[in-house]
Formats: sequence, C-alpha cells, structure tokens
Amino acid sequence: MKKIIYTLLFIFLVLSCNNDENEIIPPRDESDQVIQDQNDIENFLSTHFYNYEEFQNNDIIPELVFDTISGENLNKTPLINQVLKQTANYTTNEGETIEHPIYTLIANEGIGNSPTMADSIYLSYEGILLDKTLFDRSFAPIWFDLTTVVQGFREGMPNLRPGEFSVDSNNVTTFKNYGYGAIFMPSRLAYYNNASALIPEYSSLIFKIKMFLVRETDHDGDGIPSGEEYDNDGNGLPDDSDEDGKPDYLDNDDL
Ligand SMILES: [Ca+2]
Ligand SMILES: [Ca+2]
Ligand SMILES: [Ca+2]
Ligand SMILES: [Ca+2]
Repeated sequence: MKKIIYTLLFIFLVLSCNNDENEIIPPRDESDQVIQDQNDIENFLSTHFYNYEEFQNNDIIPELVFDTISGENLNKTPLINQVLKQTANYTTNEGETIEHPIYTLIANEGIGNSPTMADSIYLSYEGILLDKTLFDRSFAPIWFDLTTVVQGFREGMPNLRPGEFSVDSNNVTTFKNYGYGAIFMPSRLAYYNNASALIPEYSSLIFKIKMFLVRETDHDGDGIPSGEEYDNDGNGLPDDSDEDGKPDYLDNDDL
C-alpha cells in the first residue's frame, strides 16, 4: 500500500513540475517581435503580387488572389509598391507604447464613406497566414462590430469604403462597387502568443475583406458617435476620460 502511495505521489510531483514549466514561459518581448513580424510581412509583400490586371479590366469584381513573383510572373508589380503603410500604437500591460506597422491593399476602391474604428461593418472576409494557409473565412456576409475584433483589423478598416446594393423581385440582394482589399498585420495586433488550432502563436495575419456596408454606432446612446470617442489619444486602447473604468464609448456620463 505504501508503495502505491509513494508511486502516486511521485507521479503527482512529476506532473506538477511539468505544469510549472509550461506556466512560466513568458510571452516574447513586443519590441523584438514587431521587428521580426515587419520583416516577415515585408518579405511577403516584396515576393508576391495580386491579380491587379483582372481588377482593372473587369466590370465584375474578381476574387483577390496573391501569387509569387517568379517564372512568367517575374515582371509583376510587387504588393510592397501598392500597399498603404500606416502605424498603430500597441500599449503593453506595463503602459509602454510600441509602434506597429499595418499594410492595407485596396484592390477595389468602394464608393461610400469609410468606417471609423468603432463602427459596424457588413463584410465578407478570408484570413490567411503568411504561408497562404487559410485559417478562417466567412461563408456568407456578416456584421462585425469593430470594437470587438483584433486591433489590426479595427485600425486597417477605415482605409476601405463600402459599396451599394440592389434587391431584385426574388428578394436576392446584390452588392456592387464595394471596397475590396487586404490588411496585413503583425502578430501583436492579432492574436500574438494565443495560438489556436489553425493559427500558430506569433503569427502575422492577412485578412482579405469585401466591405459591403457601414453602420455608424453610438454604443452608449449619448449622442456622440462611438468613432468620435473611441481612441482619440491614439494609444490603441479605448479612452476613459473620467477614469471610472468604463471607456468613453460605453460611458454616457463621461463628459
Ligand atoms: Ca457615444
Ligand atoms: Ca486611447
Ligand atoms: Ca469613463
Ligand atoms: Ca460616451
């Protein structure tokens, strides 16, 4: 009996030691990771192009496709010459603010007014890794409240513009002239060290987005659009002017 107890105790100790080891790996330093992510993204953008010729010569908006610049495609213009580069601030738990690049490709311009970072968008999306593995997609258009998505998605979205739609006699809705593009974001503006089944930790992500509609929001109903009170100091976090723990866009007595 004693032997069994000692054996169980030993197994318990081994298991708990292993758990400790798993728990003490701290996340990587954000300032180091962003350099690596920027290199990886810019390498992708320099070695790939998109089917821009199809977008130019087509009444119907084609699907956005990335391919490598090689062989018969050696003369194609690389994405790096076509994307818009901006920086977004990421604020760490310690309060340090670190600049992160976001790259946006606009393949089709769109016609409506761009959303703010806090609006709701009706869109289709496809998420891929830098090795072009698909990790997520919408099978039908979906409404997204931009305050609930990853920072890179939220901060890149105001570069795109929505389109227009018509409904035919069979109640089928058709969208046209919508904004279509892609956002390339470093891992800290996506899921960072939170790996999931299809997204390894520290993955930079690419989202292809068709922006169909934009709906302005006023989450707290105080008459101030959420976009105007979301992140005016630009630190990547929702502002909280009266420091009561409720961000301005959810606080109807903040001013
Ligand atoms: Ca408001
Ligand atoms: Ca802020
Ligand atoms: Ca507040
Ligand atoms: Ca408010």
